[in-house]
Amino acid sequence: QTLVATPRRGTLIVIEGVDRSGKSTQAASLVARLNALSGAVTAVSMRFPDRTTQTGKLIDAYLTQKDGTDGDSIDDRTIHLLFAANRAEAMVQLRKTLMTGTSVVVDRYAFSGVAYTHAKGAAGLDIEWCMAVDAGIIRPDVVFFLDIPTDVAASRGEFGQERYERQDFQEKVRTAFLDIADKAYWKILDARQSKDALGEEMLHLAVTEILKTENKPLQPLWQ
Ligand code: T5A
Ligand code: NA
Repeated sequence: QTLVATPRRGTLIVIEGVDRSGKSTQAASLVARLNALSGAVTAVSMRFPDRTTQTGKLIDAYLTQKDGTDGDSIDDRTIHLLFAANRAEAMVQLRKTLMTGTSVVVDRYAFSGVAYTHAKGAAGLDIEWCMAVDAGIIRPDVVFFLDIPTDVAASRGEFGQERYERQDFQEKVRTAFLDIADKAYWKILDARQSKDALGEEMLHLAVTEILKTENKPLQPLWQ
C-alpha cells in the first residue's frame, strides 16, 4: 500500500464592501501577509471588474463615464450582464489556480454585482434576477465584508470620481449587501479600524479558513 499525500486545494477568499471601504488595500495586504508567513507564493490576487479584458474595457468606459454619451449608453440590464460575463470568463483560470493549491484573494465578486444593480431600484432588476445571472460560478470559501458607515467611506481619498460614488446610492448598496449576506460563510468586519488592525484580523481569519479548506470540492454559488 502506498501512502499518497492528500492534495490540498487553495482557498477562495472574497473581499466585499461599498466603494472606499478599503477592499483593494486589504486584498494586497492579505496576499503579502499570507505569502510572508510561508516564505513562498501560496496566495495570489484577482479583482472584478477586471478592466483589462474586452468586457472589462466596456465596463471601464461605463464606470468612468467615457462611453461616448453622457454615460447612459449601456442600459442597467446590459451592464449587469457584462459584469457577470467578466467573472464568468475568469472561471477556468480561477479553478486552475485553486486546484494547484494556491489560495486566491478576490477584490469584489458576484455580491457586488447583485448589490449595485439591485440598489438602482429599476423594474425587472430584482434580487432573484440579479443572482440568477451569476449562479454556478465558484462559491467562495469565505467572504470578508468590510462594513463601514457610508459617510466615513465618502471622506476617504478620491471618493466621487466614478459613476456610483454618491453617498445616498452607497447606502442602498450597503443595505443590499447585508440583505444577501449568507451567515454560513460571510464575516462582517469593522472597516473603520486602522489598515493594520484590520489586516491582522483578516490574516488570522484567512489562516483559519485555509486550514479548514483541506480538499473540500469546489461548490457552485447560489445553486
Ligand atoms: N461594480 C463592481 C458593479 O456595479 N457590479 C459588479 O459586478 C462589480 C464587480 C468599480 C465599481 O464597479 C461596481 C462597484 C464599483 O462602484 P472597483 O474597481 O472595485 O469597482 O472600485 P475602485 O474604485 O477601484 O475601488 P473602491 O472605490 O471600491 O475602493 P476600495 O478598494 O474599497 O478602497 P481602497 O483600498 O482603494 O481605499 C480607498 C481609500 O481609503 C484609504 C486608502 O488609502 C485610499 O485612499 N483607506 C483607509 N483609510 C483609513 N483607514 C483605513 N482602514 C483605510 N483603508 C483604505
Ligand atoms: Na478597489
